[in-house]
Amino acid sequence: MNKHIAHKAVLIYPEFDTQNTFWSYATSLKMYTQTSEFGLPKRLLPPLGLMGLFNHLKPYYQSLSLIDKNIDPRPLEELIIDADHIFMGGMLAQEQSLLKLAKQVKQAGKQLIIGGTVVTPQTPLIDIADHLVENEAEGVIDELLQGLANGKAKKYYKGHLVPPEQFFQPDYASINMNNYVHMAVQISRGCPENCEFCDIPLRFGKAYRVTPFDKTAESFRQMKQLGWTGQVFIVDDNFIAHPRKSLEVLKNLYKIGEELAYHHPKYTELTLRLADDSPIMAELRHWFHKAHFVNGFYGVETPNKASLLETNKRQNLRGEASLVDKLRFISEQTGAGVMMGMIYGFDNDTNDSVDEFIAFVNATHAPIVMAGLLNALPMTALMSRLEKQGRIIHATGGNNSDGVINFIPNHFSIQQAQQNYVRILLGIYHPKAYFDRVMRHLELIDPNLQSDYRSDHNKLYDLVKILSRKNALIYWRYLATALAIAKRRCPDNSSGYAAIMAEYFSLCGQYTHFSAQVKIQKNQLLHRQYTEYQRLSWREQQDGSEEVNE
Ligand code: B12
Ligand code: SF4
Repeated sequence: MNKHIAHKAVLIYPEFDTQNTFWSYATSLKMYTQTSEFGLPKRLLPPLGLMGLFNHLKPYYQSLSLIDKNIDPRPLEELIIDADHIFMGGMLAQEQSLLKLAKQVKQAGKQLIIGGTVVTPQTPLIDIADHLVENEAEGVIDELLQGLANGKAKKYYKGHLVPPEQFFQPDYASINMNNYVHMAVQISRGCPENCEFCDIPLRFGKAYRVTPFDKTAESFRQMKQLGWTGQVFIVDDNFIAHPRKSLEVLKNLYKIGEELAYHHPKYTELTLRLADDSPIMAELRHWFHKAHFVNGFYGVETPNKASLLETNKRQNLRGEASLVDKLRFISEQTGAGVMMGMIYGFDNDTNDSVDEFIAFVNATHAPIVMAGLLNALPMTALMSRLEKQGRIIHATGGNNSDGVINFIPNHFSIQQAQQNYVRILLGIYHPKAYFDRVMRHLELIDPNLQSDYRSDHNKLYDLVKILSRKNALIYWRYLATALAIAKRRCPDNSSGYAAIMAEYFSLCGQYTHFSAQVKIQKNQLLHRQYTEYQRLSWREQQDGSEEVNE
């Protein structure tokens, strides 16, 4: 059946508004990988949401193309000249670029549809786009497409949670994989936890919805067939949200690897429950290793127990072991590295918590730590609480690593929060602090998990760039220690030896970005101006108002 509703659609992923984000890896990507097909640096990950939408739209159009403006500098007008419909999407951190591109699309007289996590009823994009889709698109997309065909499409579609059988199946041939450093697959959506600051359970539900196995297998098969052997980010909200089902997923991933005779190195996001002393978690750790997970991103948030309780992150308080020991235990058991998401600015945090925060991070073996100031996101319990208390000052800009806080903190002022944030960054990304963590990481990871793909990617070209550019002196200084670890753990010239050294060089390359981020934050702080209320904590403001009232 021919369902074509128009000749051509173009899908566009806008540039990020700033390279000043933790995950942009802007500086590193310039130096340690070759460039993308249009001469710009590669990007870390592809636009997975649009790759799924692309597949879904195939029966509706004769011709389709997907453009990632982060790697494609060609003028927009040229790219959309013969298109009828333009589909654009992204996250809040792309809103300014979306606004700019949306105006150009409308000037060119095209019909514009916008979706992705940027869409809320408050977005300024409403004034420009013809149609918008909020949240999950799968449940409303066909109605929208029918509407486009018969001229009755609504302005705004509110997506709803769909059964996992309906999740879009990404088409990896819709992009040029050589433009990216890693690939992405989504296996599950949803998280049953209740962290006060998080919007995930509200956006994607508390139930753990798992993509049917054959669809996940298809994604890995297609990637392999197209020649992808690099890392794959499993972009799930909480990979172990439902331990029994997650175990099934891990066993299936292992099966796929066996079928392909290649286990893609993988990483994902999950909670510290993985360290729990229970039979199911022990099984999960075992299969995490078998399924070739080389890294995990853990929501550790803070070493301050009162803050963990305040934000309802009880999963980090389970058992007797300390957070540092839990992280270490995970790497010992799985051979995988750990990355941490950390937050400062809870009501129970004080100026003194900064030292505790830095000391904690530097006692771990996690080189990569995304530290941010707490921000209240729309829809969250944190937002409702702070709104009721009258503490919200503005909406969040969508970049949680720019040192901006969108509410009045309890024990310190906005000004102090920003100064404390820079102190934290300086403390955890000081070369000695970072490289001490790197060395502990190199001692703990399983080099055999890394070796298959590392040998491919360990290009002399990258090494020369890393060891001869920014921060080169630092990298040379720690090289001897890294070599000694590799030598002690693996015989010379073995693939394990090469894997440990490749990991060292990769972490040097990544450090270039982190050190640049710290400098940017430090400079921004110097130029910020503060009004009177930004120099007072919430407590001080309350005391002041009581005095006034008296
Ligand atoms: C993978 C991921 C990344 C990756 C890759 C992103 C990329 N391709 O560029 C990396 C690690 C690079 C990343 C980085 C960041 N991320 Co991120 N990331 C995610 C994550 C975990 C999964 C996204 C994903 O692939 N989902 C799977 C696909 C299938 O879903 P989707 O893209 O949402 O698409 C669906 C719908 O939205 C819709 N859709 C999407 N586009 C369109 C377009 C149209 C026209 C239509 C109709 C529908 C539609 O269709 C899809 C199916 O329903 C989400 C959390 C989450 N669960 O959403 C956070 C998330 C998107 N990230 C977030 C943030 C804050 C960031 C950073 C700013 C963090 C930082 N400080 O560095 C950076 C900025 C990136 C940069 N400068 O490079 C926030 C965004 C908040 C917001 N409201 O916008 C999220 C929601 C996490 C959170 N709750 O805090 N991220
Ligand atoms: S922070 Fe992580 S564990 Fe907590 S609710 Fe969000 S996704 Fe779940």
